[in-house]
Amino acid sequence: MPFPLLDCRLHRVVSALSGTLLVAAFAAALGQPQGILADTLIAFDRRDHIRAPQVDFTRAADVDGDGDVDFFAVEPGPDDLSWWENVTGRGDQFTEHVISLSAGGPSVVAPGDADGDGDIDLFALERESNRITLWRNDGAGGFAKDAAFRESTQNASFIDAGDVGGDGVADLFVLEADTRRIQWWPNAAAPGPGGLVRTPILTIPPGIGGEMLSVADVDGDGLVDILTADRETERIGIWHQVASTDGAPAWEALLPGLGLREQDVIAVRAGDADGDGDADLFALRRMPYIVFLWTQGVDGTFTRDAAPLARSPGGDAAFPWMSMDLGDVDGDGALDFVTSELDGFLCWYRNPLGGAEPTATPSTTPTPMTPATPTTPQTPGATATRTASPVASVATPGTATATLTTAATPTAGTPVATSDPGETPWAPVARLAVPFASRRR
Ligand SMILES: [Ca+2]
Ligand SMILES: [Ca+2]
Ligand SMILES: [Ca+2]
Ligand SMILES: [Ca+2]
Repeated sequence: MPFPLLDCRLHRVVSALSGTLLVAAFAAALGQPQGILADTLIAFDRRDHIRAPQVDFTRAADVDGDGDVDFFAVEPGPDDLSWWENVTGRGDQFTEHVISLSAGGPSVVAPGDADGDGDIDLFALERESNRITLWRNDGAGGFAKDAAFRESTQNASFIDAGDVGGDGVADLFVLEADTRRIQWWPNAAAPGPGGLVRTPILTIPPGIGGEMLSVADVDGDGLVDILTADRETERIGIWHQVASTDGAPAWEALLPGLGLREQDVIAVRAGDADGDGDADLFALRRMPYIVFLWTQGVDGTFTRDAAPLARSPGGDAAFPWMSMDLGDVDGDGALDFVTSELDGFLCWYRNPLGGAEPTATPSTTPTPMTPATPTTPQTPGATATRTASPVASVATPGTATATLTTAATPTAGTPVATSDPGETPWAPVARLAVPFASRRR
């Protein structure tokens, strides 16, 4: 669903005065090397409905195929892999479904339809053991590890998945940070042992570097392009897919020189933020944790907005944003972003171009997924399902038994708003708080 192009500059224009002051304040605070590019202010609204203190990686995808965007979450301490169901489709209520409590220590996950059956599967990179595993979706959000898929890697630091060639199955892209090499692992159909043929496609120039990679169609030709982010060199790299002389896909630098300069960038993802039909770039910076937008112009160049879309409420010291992904979480047609906020929340930020917020309706008991995962209090050892209410909430630590609470109490001193001014208040709903310790098998 498109959203009004009248608002296509994305920016919520505050008053010229306040916008200028805020931009100046941000620029001063950040020591911004770039010039002030606009006197407008972007403001994505924070939504922190999922209390997930240990989450340090997230991806957005429609996991259960019901048309709305859900979240994958990696919680590395207990090797936990889970997904959070967007219950209402508006991003105001989520239920956790555990994929595995012993996933082998994934660091990075990449959603994509690996077997071509129409649902979203999950590749998982285990950095320490140099392995990539595949978790197959049964179509309803139930996952099982594919025992036949055990791909070893050499110092892979990041992965993403995208369908090259349009055959309906997701291929893997693997970044080796130490060599700066990117490999494309074409996926013929149902991957199995040796099923993915590793194809080195490019080596990132040292002046660009690469700690993180993502794939998306950046230039709008329908082909999968590659993005990289590197904090040390402060660069975003873009490689667009072209046909080589023999017809095989190849990737060439889209931008001349050393790409885009973004200070302290740790992640980049591409999507249409302003609804004008082209892909823009969301850049995540650390210390302080901020997301900036690079808007794509009609000539394919990128211009970075002077003010950030959003910044972590913890500043440098708390709630670090470890990863970021994009998706229309509330279904209003405007692209939102989600961050994994260590020591805080799996939170998403709402793109204001979607217009007025959907009218809230009283929360009801979520419809169980199939296969059903109980949402009633459980005994330790059972498959854990956490529900997160629209109110910021904190699980009780150190308790061995799941407890059913009826009202969320924000942590004292937590620098996070529990609701936004003007937002329709939500009725408290029953919340099943399952301490992390009790969720271990
Ligand atoms: Ca969904
Ligand atoms: Ca699938
Ligand atoms: Ca755009
Ligand atoms: Ca949206």
